Amino acid sequence: MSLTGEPTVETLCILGLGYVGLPTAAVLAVNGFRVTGVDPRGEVVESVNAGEVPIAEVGLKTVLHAAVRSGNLHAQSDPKPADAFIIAVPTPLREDRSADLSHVEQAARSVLPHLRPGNLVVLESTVPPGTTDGLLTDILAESGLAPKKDLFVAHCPERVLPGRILAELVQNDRIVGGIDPDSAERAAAIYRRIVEGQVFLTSAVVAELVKLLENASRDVQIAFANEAARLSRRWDADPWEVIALANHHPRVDILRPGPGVGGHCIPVDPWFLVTSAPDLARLMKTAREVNDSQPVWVAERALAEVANLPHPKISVWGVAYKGNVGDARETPALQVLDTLKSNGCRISVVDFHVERFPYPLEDIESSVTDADCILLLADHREFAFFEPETVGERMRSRLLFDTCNFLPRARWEKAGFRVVSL
Ligand code: SAJ
Repeated sequence: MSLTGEPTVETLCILGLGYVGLPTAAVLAVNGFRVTGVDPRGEVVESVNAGEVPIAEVGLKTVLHAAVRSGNLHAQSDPKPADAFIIAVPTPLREDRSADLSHVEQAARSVLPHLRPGNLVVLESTVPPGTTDGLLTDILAESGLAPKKDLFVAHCPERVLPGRILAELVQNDRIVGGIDPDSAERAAAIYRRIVEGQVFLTSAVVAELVKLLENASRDVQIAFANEAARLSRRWDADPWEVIALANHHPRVDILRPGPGVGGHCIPVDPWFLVTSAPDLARLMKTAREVNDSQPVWVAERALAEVANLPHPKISVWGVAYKGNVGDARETPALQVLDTLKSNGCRISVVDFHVERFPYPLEDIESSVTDADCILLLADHREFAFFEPETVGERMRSRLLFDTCNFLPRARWEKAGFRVVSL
């Protein structure tokens, strides 16, 4: 479809007000677009319209407040007519580890009654290759309007890092893949108004592959770091020293080993490639298996450290999927805790960022009281402020297992702690 004579996009409907959709809606609104945020969850709609953030993310409160106050952002449970629709809904894994696209399907169907010739539909959710110019265009065609002829359709994958979403939303480059060049150009015009980084135009399938390969690449690299840690331990070497020294090579940059890979993206997205092309995505599958087995490896190491103690108590510091975020979805901590518990340990969890978790959350004083070990699983900045001497006085034995290599070892050792790292 041609762009000639098309009015520019002024009104937008964003479907899905989660970690990506809400910050995107707020940033678009403060940049002058008239935005309707759509989410089926009544409590999310209510809190957005009240200018309150339903998710913890640095800077979001300020931008959301400004967006709502400007009158440019309003949330509701159903879409309404607009120049463009942006779909930013979750795409979790199904039981067989293929992509569950039911939210994308529902969102696309919900806009059908509102579509008009010349509308643009942008998919931001991460999807398997071929979804935008396939499942999405097929559903949109049910409106009676034909993609490429009557509708512009594009994929513009989100690339923001939880904990830095607002900054990255503006600073990162964006990849805009259209089902045809005019669709890409039409969508790019929106992102150019909010993004300081470059906006690259391509096809929808290239944009889908770019997003999946970005996250798969990170997963493989983290698996390499985790495997490096296990190999180092086989010869009783400190993996952090090995990795730090290897990284002095000008072309080596090994990532950080840790308690496992969590979050709703990196442990999920590589499976979209693995299940779409199992004959080809072999390294990615192995990386997933390495990272998925890391929490149990960490738990077994912790169990070995407390093996001689009767009914040991472990004070677990940080259960978010990574440091300084309040998100515990797909957190490796859960599997670590389940393994410790099923092996007879008493568990006490501290996390200043996470609000809800399957294990009770305690304050630091009660958590360390009579504990035999502090097991640090997420490097939240607050943990660095605790005095090892004061903490140690309450404990039954002074052992720190720091899976993130975060707390200053010498200082904790000076306070009488035996410090163990991955
Ligand atoms: N992790 C390690 N070692 C490392 C780095 C990370 O064990 O050296 C672990 C973290 O602790 C965490 C997991 O990996 O459990 C993932 O954390 P992350 O910070 O690497 O990534 P996410 O999941 O928070 O966000 C990723 C980002 N993707 C890339 O960096 C390629 C982000 O840009 C994406 O937008 C996001 O996924 C997404 O939504 O897809």
